[in-house]
Amino acid sequence: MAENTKDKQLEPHREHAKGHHLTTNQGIRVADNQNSLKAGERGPTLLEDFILREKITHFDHERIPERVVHARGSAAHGYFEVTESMAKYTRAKFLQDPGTRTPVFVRFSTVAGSRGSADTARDVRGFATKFYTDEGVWDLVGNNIPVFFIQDAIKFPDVVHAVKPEPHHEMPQAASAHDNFYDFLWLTPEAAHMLMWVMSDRAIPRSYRMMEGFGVNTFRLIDAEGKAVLVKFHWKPVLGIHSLVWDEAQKLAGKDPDFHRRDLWENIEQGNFPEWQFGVQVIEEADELKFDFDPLDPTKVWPEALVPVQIFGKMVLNRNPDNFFAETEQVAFCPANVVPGIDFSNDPLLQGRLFSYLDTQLSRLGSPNFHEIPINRPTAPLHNNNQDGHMRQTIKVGRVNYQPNSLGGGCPFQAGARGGGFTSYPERIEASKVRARSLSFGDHFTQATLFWNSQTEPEKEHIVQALRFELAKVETKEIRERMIDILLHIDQGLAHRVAYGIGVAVDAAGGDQAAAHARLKAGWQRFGSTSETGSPRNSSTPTTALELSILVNPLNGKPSIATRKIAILAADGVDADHIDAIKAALKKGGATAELIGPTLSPLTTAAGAALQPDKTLLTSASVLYDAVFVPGGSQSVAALRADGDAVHFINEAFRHCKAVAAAGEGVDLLLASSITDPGTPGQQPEAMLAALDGVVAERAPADLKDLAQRFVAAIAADRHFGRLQKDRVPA
Ligand code: HDE
Repeated sequence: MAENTKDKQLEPHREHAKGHHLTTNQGIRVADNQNSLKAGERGPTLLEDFILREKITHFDHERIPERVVHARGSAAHGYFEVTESMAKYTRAKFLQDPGTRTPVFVRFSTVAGSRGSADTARDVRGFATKFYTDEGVWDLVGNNIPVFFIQDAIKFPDVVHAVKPEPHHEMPQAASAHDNFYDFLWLTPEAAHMLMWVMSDRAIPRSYRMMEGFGVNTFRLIDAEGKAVLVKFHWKPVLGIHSLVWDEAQKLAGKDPDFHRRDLWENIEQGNFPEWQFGVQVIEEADELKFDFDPLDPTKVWPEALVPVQIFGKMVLNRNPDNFFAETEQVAFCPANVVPGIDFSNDPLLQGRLFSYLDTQLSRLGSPNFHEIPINRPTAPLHNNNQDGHMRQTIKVGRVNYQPNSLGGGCPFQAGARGGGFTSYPERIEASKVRARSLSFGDHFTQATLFWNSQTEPEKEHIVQALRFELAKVETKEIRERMIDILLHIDQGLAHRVAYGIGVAVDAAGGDQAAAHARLKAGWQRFGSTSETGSPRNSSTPTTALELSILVNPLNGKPSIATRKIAILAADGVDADHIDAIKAALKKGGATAELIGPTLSPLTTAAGAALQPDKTLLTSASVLYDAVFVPGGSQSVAALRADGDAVHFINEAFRHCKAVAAAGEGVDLLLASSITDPGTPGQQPEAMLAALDGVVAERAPADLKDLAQRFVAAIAADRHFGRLQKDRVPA
């Protein structure tokens, strides 16, 4: 099987210690790993102790520099399978025949935080895929957001410096909510569109398994006749797109900083293999200038109504790495790694990336031979005259290390185009050498407005709250004001909703777009921004696009509870029938349930049986689950009602808009929480419960299966953002 090629290649490098003695790096067996060599039991340690010296020396050098961006990541192995031939667009061999499988290694990451930062920070997620094709390695190094902050690679060090912790005090960690970042942003209006995406729920995914992936930059595909098209690459998650809410994301950073890493690992271990469809958007070269956005501009999407995504394959991740450092940390992706049939466009951001990755990896991995590290090795044959350097692994046999040669029979031969050699697309270029930006890159706001207009009201509210959160942390008032000027260019309503929250008076600041523009323009000129918006707002861009929203995204068309994690709260005296009925329904839908007890000691059910909890109220929290169920049993519920953590669990799950269910006396825990409003005159709390969106509660359930089904439907509907009461619940 093709997908095992890489796995087989890795096997000789694996070390299985089972059944073996402990040795030094030289293979000498270690007799005693507890004591160093001393002159007498109470005497000094001897320099002669080569075992101690080797062990400590190796330890001293365990760390390598972390990635300058995307330092924190998690990865998995899997395969890519062609479902429809791509021959009409590309000659890349691995994309020709349906059914062809290619091994892949995928690394997901956050961008700004350091290696030890929390997974759930508000940030872009990296989505980098290494395809080990028979023609060599192709790296599709993408993100979960389809656009970028900047249009030209020369601004990359600036945007990264601005978002990373400030240099004088190294704060804040993994957060964009600080002055430097927004100072850069107001002076860089081309970032307006990307700002909308990172303030949206895309920047706080529920799981790596539930994110889209985008190549972001425009590439070329070249067919067998040498014809080129411009393309954008897409990964579409089979589980749909789902997100956290911001309060939850912040709490998770403390409760489980490994939330996404653990989710990926556990699901692969459980056989819930994440899957994505692979698609491309195609623009014919002849149509390159026909759109009102420039296809080379990485701050623009190609609206799917204008350029549909065509699906050609799928990717499944089905194996966790054996060793985090050897694989996830040492893997090196590079957008310049392409195979024949895939080529670059002149997107000025991509052009800079082509240089950066190999360069940074030379210092991160410490040697030009990092392609020999097992995870980076191509599965295709590798022969060339590159030689020597730190940590060279290959033992090249023979005297010839140059080309052309006759002494080696001319080997290794040049392939030429006919022999499957890579030939660059012979694009014709006639141009003056200039340091400039195309005027066709000048409309920075139309698509930011398109994004805003495409959101549902709850999504808009999340963007407003995210901007209020971020900008309220900006201490310099002028920066907050200028950011409102930027928002006025996107949508007046948005600007007003944010302004109040951050203490900026829109009207006093001018209010209308013309005044805002004049203020910004003066600043851009004064502070050396080159991002003047030159061209007028575009008119043929659609006013909304479904694919930009999460909630009405066609990918979320099939509600499901597959791979969701549900908490069941219980104590001694719990009604086990309730648990069994709910667990059966969840299992049928592909979800898992965890029983949370007061301690890890077995519970005694109402019927006297023993039941083992999976977690305790001390080690878990509602933020770690997608929904919560409270079974009946008077003694169990009385114990939970007396426990603030159990009550808080309900409040928090409700506030985060998750499905909440209770059966029998379990209803009393919901009533003891703050999710109903006891102050409303004339209303029975129990009747109020029944009216709450996404809450299923029955004191005397006639049919447990029916109750379970309604709970399943509430989980499948994902978050219940319509809950008006949620904001007054203390959690
Ligand atoms: Fe990267 N980027 N990037 N980037 N990038 C790196 O390479 C860079 C950009 C992306 O899991 C670095 O080995 C420049 C866009 C991912 O190992 C570095 C520019 C997109 C990863 C680098 C960009 C990405 C990186 C740091 C602007 C989405 C992590 C460590 C011209 C399409 C890959 C490394 C992994 C990593 C440079 C912009 C995606 C410094 C100069 C746009 C997913 O070389």
